[in-house]
Amino acid sequence: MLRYVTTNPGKVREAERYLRDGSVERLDFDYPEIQAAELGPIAARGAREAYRHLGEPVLVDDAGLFVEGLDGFPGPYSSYVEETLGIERVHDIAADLDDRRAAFRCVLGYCDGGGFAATPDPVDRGDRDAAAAAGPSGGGTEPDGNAPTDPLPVKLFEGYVPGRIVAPRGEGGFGYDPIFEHDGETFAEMDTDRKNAVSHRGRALEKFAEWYADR
Ligand code: ITT
Repeated sequence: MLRYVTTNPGKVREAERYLRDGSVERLDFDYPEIQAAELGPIAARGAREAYRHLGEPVLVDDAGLFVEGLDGFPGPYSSYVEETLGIERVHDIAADLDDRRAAFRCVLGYCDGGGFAATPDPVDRGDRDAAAAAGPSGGGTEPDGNAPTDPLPVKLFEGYVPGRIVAPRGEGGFGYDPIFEHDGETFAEMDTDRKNAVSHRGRALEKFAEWYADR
């Protein structure tokens, strides 16, 4: 049984379309999210934490909204910004920008304790970013200056969708969906299948599902 690790039921609704046959179950595990400029190390760290917690195959989903005119903000801080500012204020800030282009990104991190053959998808074989963020004392840097690698490999699958920030529209989806427009519609105006067909998560899940079918 594969566990989709998230506190967000909206993500599971979307993931179920790709992993239909009852082979996936949600694990409501709030893994500590490290501070990092990119989603990959956050997903990799979360997948290791979740696998160590459970001892069974896990898939962690880390996503964010990257606004071009704000140099990619809120990006990896999207969750905190949604909770504190709220999406209406994110829209208000973006409304003053000349460039309202934005993108959603999603990185899925899979860990089952095993290793992975080389493929085009990235494999995170170490916790270098986390170790570097913790500094020389907290990170346990090796004498040669390199951060130690974590023995648990994590396979990463990435998805991206371009769009722009608009005033909130639509009742569906979750999170930033009402203010993210793609091809004339906000994600909150699309049903789950239509959003999946174009979304960051849909693209990452499609790659994962294809790979996982052979595993
Ligand atoms: P977990 O970490 O437990 O999975 P979360 O909702 O905090 O739940 P993220 O850190 O990946 O998940 O999400 C960052 C923020 O981006 C958060 O505010 C989400 O609501 C939002 N978000 C993620 N995917 C989204 C999507 O497809 N549409 C709209 N907002 C999304």
